[in-house]
Amino acid sequence: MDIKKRIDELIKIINKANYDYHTLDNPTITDQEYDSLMDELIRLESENPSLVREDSPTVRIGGEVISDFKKVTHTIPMMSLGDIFNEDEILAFDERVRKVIPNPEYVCELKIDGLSVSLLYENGKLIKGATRGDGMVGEDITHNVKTIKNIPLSLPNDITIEVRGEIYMPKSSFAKLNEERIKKGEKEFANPRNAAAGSVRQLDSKITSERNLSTFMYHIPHPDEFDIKTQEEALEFMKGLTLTVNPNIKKVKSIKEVIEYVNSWQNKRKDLPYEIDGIVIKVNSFKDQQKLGVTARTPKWAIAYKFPAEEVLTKLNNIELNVGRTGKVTPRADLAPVRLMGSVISSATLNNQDYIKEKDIRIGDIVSIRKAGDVIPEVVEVKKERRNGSELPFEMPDTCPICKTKLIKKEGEVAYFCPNKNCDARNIEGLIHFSSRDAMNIEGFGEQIVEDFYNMGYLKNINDYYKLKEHKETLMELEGFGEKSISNLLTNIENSKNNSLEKLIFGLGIKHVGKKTAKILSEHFSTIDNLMSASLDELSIIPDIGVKIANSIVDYFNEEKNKELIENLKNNDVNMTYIGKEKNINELFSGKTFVLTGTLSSLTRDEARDLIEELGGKNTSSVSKKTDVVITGASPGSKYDDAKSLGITIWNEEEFINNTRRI
Ligand code: 0OX
Repeated sequence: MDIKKRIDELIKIINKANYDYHTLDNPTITDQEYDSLMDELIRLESENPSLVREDSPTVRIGGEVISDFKKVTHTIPMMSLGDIFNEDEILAFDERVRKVIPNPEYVCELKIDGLSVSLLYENGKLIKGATRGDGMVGEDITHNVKTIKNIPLSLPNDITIEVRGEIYMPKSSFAKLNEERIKKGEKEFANPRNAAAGSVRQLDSKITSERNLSTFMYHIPHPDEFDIKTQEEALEFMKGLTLTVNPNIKKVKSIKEVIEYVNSWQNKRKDLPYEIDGIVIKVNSFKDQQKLGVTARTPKWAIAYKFPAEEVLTKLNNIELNVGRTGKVTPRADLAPVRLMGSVISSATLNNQDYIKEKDIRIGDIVSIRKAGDVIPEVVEVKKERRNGSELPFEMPDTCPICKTKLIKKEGEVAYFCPNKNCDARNIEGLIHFSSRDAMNIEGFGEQIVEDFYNMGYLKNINDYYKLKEHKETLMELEGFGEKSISNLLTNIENSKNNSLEKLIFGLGIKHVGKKTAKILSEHFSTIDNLMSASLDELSIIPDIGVKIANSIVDYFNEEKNKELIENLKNNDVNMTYIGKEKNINELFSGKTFVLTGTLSSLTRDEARDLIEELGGKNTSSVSKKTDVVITGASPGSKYDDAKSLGITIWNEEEFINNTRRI
């Protein structure tokens, strides 16, 4: 059979299956059938690169890597919506509308909690995706929107049209993503919106592809070009173009019905598979919209009713004390797990003892908790009417719950501190900090594993990370570990030795030295020795380094224990120099695994390997799931096919060279 014909046929079948599944929510083929069709398409495309279509569903696998986000000026500004919070304000909105339009029809839409996107189709093909940005100028995220499965890469006809809508992350994907991040010791996303925003701002579209984003489209900025007269028609028109429109949208003829709609979703919203944070109310007729006009940034014909932050009731089982890296003791509510805004909550902050006293929070209380926007969950109020007398008031202990040292409270501060620099809790937090992403970025060392290794005695101080390999055999025998997982951990530790100085300085956890200060110090001093021998005066005159920071640094390096730590780290070959911008900011290489195949024209294999390593990457010879990028020269071998079929990012020589120059 003609290969081109088969490719066209496969694309047609796959696109239909995609549409049925992701847009109509009505799967028509099994996952296995889908995978096998995709496999065939991937194979045919890799064997016949000239036949790869721009709108092939294989682009959804991702792999296109950009070096920066280009700016996109919107055809007309992407407006935002004014917010209102109660029924009176809904009625006031209606009144304002009625002054201009006596008998308005409204369209009620769920307010999807994601980020807005503009999609441009030219002659039926998706050519651009852009974020809202400041409303006038957004960022080009075309490579990433192409991976979102319910965004059609081509439309059923040759239309040229811009459509706008919301990119969001379903609750289930959000929960899964955060679970994975916790396992990897990475910071959780606070809510699905942040997760979605983080996911579209990826240079590497492979990451976006794995994040399982979705969209609802709700706006056509130039409807006159298509003879569309109402919002209702615009939504239907977009559905006809195979775009996904939210199924719960309702046209109503009175504000009373709007309020009914709002109230009904207040209760039902928790059952939706995605987060909504309110209801958008729009005047239906475009002519009426025009009569109403716009203010500086928001239309007068639409408004967003925002739901109050979701609250749930649960039992406060206990109040635990968390001792942080700096010794700060923070009370934390240990809660019976409840689902709230897409994630399961089992603890909430109680801030400090005064807060607990003020709200009269007792152990055993039924409390309502809230998670508003980005903040960590908090206890809003105590349901005192549900007390049965068994609840216990909380008393702050005099001593550290971990090391029993007497706690101190500084003048004018509400927080208590454990002053013992050798407190287990502080040590463990310090170790977790050392391996965290912004510090030495040793993947795999999350809270639990650090605590376990600490308690077993393998990881007592920072330098012990670099001695863990001496215990490889024993560690492999531990329950829940094996050769592979321990080897991975050890490899990650080894790789961290090559980090640039600022990561080490930040990782040491010197008081008042955050990520930014660590960078400034590294740029200024280049080596740890220079930093260690710097005087208070030398430090204080550096822009952005105040006396407080300078003092703290001098104090830190005056301590014998810390000098010894640096010496030991040096002996274990941990890099102590600032590698420089080119080398460590290049995220395209740092920590990634590369495979070279084919002949490069501008440099030899060895030169290419050196370059990769210089930029923080690792070379391996065969392609596996762990490979991040395959670099192809002329006449690539089977590694190219392997990469394609595994959906691994592929760079040609030009892309490789361009990417090495990225700073
Ligand atoms: C949403 C949403 C956002 C278009 C014209 C004014 C604002 N988050 O679900 N925005 C709009 O409308 C835009 N509609 C929505 N449904």
